[in-house]
Amino acid sequence: MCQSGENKLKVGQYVAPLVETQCPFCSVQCKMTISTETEALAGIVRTVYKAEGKPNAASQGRLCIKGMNAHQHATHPGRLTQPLMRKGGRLVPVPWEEALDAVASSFSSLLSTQGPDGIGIYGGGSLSNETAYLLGKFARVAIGTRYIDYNGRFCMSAAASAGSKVFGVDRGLTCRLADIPLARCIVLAGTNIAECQPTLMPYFHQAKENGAFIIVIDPRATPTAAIADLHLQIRPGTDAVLANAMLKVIVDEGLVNEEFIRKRTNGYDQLLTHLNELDLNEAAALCGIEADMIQQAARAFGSVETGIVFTARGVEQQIDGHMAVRALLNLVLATGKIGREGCGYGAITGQGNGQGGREHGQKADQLPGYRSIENEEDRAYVASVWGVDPSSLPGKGVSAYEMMELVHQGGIQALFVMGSNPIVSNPNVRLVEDALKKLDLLVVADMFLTETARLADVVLPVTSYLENTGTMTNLEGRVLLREAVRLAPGEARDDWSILCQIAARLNKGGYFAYKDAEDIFEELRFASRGGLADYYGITYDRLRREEGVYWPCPATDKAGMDMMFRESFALSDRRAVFTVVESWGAGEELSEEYPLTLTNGRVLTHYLTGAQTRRSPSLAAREIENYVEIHPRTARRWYIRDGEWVEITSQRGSFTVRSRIRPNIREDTIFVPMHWGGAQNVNQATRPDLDPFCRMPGFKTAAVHIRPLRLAVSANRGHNEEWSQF
Ligand SMILES: Nc1nc2c(c(=O)[nH]1)N[C@H]1C(S)=C(S)[C@@H](COP(=O)(O)OP(=O)(O)OC[C@H]3O[C@@H](n4cnc5c(=O)[nH]c(N)nc54)[C@H](O)[C@@H]3O)O[C@H]1N2
Ligand SMILES: Nc1nc2c(c(=O)[nH]1)N[C@H]1C(S)=C(S)[C@@H](COP(=O)(O)OP(=O)(O)OC[C@H]3O[C@@H](n4cnc5c(=O)[nH]c(N)nc54)[C@H](O)[C@@H]3O)O[C@H]1N2
Ligand code: SF4
Ligand SMILES: [Mo]
Repeated sequence: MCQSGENKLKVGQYVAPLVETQCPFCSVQCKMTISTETEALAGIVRTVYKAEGKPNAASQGRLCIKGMNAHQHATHPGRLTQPLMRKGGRLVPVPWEEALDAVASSFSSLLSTQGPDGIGIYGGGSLSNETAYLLGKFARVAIGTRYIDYNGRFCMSAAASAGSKVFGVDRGLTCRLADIPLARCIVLAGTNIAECQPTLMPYFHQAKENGAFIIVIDPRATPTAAIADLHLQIRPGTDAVLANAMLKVIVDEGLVNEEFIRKRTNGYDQLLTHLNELDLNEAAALCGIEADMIQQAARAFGSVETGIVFTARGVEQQIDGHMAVRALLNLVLATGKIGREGCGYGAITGQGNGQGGREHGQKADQLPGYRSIENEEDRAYVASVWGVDPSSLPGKGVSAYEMMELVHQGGIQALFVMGSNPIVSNPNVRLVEDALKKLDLLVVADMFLTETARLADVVLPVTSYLENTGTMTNLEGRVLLREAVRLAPGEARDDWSILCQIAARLNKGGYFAYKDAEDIFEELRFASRGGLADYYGITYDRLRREEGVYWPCPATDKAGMDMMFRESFALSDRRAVFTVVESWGAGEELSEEYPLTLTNGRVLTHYLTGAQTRRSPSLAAREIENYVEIHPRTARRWYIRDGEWVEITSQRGSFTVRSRIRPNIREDTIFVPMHWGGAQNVNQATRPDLDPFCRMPGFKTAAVHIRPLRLAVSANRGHNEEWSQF
């Protein structure tokens, strides 16, 4: 905590300390200061907050609109300040002791009647490393359940699993942000950085000034596409086809790096055989773009010395997301663009701790430090750190959405949710809502009474980013310390302490005796030691001194690794592998009944399910309701006027949003943001089909039809609208 006395007192104003913190939202983790002034205006005393960027290695002192207003949700009067319990059908405030006793006694009785697998744990990528680590340990040691997974399944799983298979380890960026301006060609595939990591944009502007050629792959002309030299406006779900086609051009035109392929990779020959069968025109037709654009993109990337490929959820949230990323990684490997300055691959991590949250054990098959719960050595090592018998650790569970299916089928009777709002963010939310209503016990630990918390039996109030201490790992793999700067409102408690208090009531307190977050981090250092995501060399003191340390960092006296794979990859023979990717498109099949592809994503001013940003007046005011982006010709075809309410329906369900007619989207595609729940929730219609490799749902394509609500209403009344009006 930094307290500065430099502010001068002004007449009638009291200047409170200036605090230093870190934005709770996206993966850049911009550092900032917040100053508070109490001012009396017309007899009313109010606090004025001012957030300003603080220089740091990632955002270099920049802050986006969300960071500037993050304190608004943290200081919102709707913050939960007391535990709530359902009594007589209503959630009522209760003392902590009563809430925790109730949770523990329900868990205990389920443990004796159903066994540990009757209880599921659901975490999130906003949780600190300490909490994410402890949640994994809580599931395996305090409960003993195999069923734990987290919202990162919907976020990082395709890229993470692809990176592990191709390179042997998954770190969001294999290079530094500072490499971006050194790249001569940059591919931005399904990533809308201008809205989702806005403070990174200057790195790309700098690259462009240095002469970089920028290729954006997105079905929409986004603010990110505005900086593109070439925009490939592909049909959703066809990134793998496009990457294969680009590779074919690179190979056919001799733009590959033979030496790199020979010395550092495996599997190239098999790939060549596969590419021989690929027809460029056929691929272009599938992608819905011109073949010569694919050639231009391939030549631009293949012919320059340095380059970086970035992917995000547009490529990854597909039923072929894992393979689509691997197809793009083929381009990186074939041209030898990795492990040196200005080169690399970046899966743009999403949530604040999307990176650290996927490393330390809140995933169904994972133990800390990227260890595997299915590997005997890994189990034995982590069991030794935890002081338990390796055989007591459960096996692997199932992915987040599959956990909801299990709940629906009655296989899981209690669910403990910490740091997620699954009833808004899961695909096919109708099933999820039905499932949650069937539970014997739903416990939600959150700052707010979210859509999910409203269904809970017990709601536990937690501290916000301003009130708790912990580490977060940003998109570069840089571990950062964020310290508490404000007292918790009411009785809100830190996530980690809630886990310890429940564990103690389950007679497992001995395994959960920590005095603070640093104490947990000290254990995490050992638990991750020797693993792929090795944090052993990182300490709180070091984080304070150095303002952030990259992992892997195996020694306290050595720097972490900024650039990965300079000399070798992390697979057993130290080589990376090419992948034969068979994909002819991952979109849901269109039909007469469902003729349009619904894709979805984000807008600048809201964050995920909107639980936080919809409670920030300055952010909410910029987008107060959900909408659908639709091309003018498509709108005309379906009788839609600008700004009117429309109903969008898939095989799963319907939702209602306002139309926004814009020429920047493909005619066969509509786009809806994901930040609203209930009747405006796009996930009423998304598909629950999962990628076979990483269990990522195919969020980004659903076959739908659209109609103006006005027509639905008049049809119900039994008379026809005058269609000629359009
Ligand atoms: N403002 C804001 N910023 C955020 C977040 C937020 O909610 N709001 N969330 C954070 C999180 S958790 C995440 S995961 C990241 C997400 O960051 P992004 O992945 O960049 O965000 P999205 O908008 O989901 O998707 C990116 C783009 O993919 C495009 N797209 C859709 N379908 C396809 C396709 O088939 N192929 C290709 N190539 N593109 C396609 C969409 O049009 C969209 O512009 O953002 C983080 N930052
Ligand atoms: N259709 C569609 N659906 C999507 C996506 C998409 O692109 N399209 N994207 C997916 C992606 S990438 C993601 S990451 C998920 C996100 O899905 P969610 O995890 O459901 O989204 P959030 O709104 O971040 O929910 C986090 C909740 O945790 C609370 N919270 C914040 N910080 C803390 C904390 O420190 N402790 C505790 N206990 N609670 C905290 C917040 O108040 C909020 O209620 O959504 C996925 N769903
Ligand atoms: S939302 Fe992301 S880019 Fe914006 S201030 Fe927060 S961390 Fe930085
Ligand atoms: Mo995400």
